Amino acid sequence: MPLIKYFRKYLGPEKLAEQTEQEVLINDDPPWFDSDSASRRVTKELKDPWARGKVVELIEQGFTIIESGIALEMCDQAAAEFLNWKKRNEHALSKFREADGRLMRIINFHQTLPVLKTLFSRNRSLALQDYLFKKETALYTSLFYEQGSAQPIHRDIPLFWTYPGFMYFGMWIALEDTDDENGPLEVIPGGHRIGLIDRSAIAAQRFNEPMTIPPMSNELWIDYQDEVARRVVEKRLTKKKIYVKKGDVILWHPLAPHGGASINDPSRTRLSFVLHTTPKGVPVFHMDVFFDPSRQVQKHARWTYSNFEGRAIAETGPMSIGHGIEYDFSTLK
Ligand SMILES: O=C(O)CCC(=O)C(=O)O
Repeated sequence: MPLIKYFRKYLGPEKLAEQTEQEVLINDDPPWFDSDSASRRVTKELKDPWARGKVVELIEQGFTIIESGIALEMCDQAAAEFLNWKKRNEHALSKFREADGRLMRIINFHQTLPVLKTLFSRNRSLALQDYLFKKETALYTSLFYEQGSAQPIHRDIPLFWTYPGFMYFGMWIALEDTDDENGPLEVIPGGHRIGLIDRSAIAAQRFNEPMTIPPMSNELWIDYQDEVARRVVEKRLTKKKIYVKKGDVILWHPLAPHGGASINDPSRTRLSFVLHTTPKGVPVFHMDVFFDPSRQVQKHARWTYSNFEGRAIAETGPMSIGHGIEYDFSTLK
């Protein structure tokens, strides 16, 4: 998969916080929720049976579905505002269409349409994430999809590598129902537990000097995802399409392999919004750090946060479309 097509080289311009701290060695320890005793701990700690069930499911199978995680009116309002925005900007958006006419995915669209921030701040899954992170959940970045992504199965972690490690969730919101025709999300249940992958060994095949690994590398992305795919086959795990209803939320583990199923009816939309979350203040690194476990990193996020309905939103840059395409998005209406 051509990575650069999907990921902008750098997010930004970020609003930067002041940096005065010392650097620390990147931390590779698995998160508490990956320990053998995690499900037992959750069963003891969480009194609410609904929350307990969802958290244990995420720990055990690598994802969970939060039915009606967001109110239907909010989904309808988000969809309506997207369509109005698209109409207002029809001419300018013509260069951001895929060959089949659909709009490319939109990065950080929540910075343009505030209604999208409410899909975060009023989301039922936040309580689960606060519990798993053991810290306040913040919105880091987002992707808005007009249609199914038809993306191959992959893990996001090379692009969302945190300090401490594994402090990231993918939070996928259905703004309309998904079925076999409009390219639902796909996951590999159990694919988060295929064993540790030696990232420095993967990098060493491409780069003699770890310090020369760039923040984004198509080759390393493909090598890593190929190794994930090989292990999935070895463990006899299989892909599962997730059919959800408008308002449902799919929350995935930082190591969960997922992608978009193929679209059988290209005339169908599949409006959806993916949020990438981290605990507030946690820094996120890219492939230069992920593939070089000997890196020294700063312990705190470089960006500032804004407050929206009592929830933290990282100022990781304004919206853009079609990673890498030069355009002044501030001219959109
Ligand atoms: O929504 C989809 O089809 C896939 C989303 C995805 O893989 C991602 O955002 O990482």
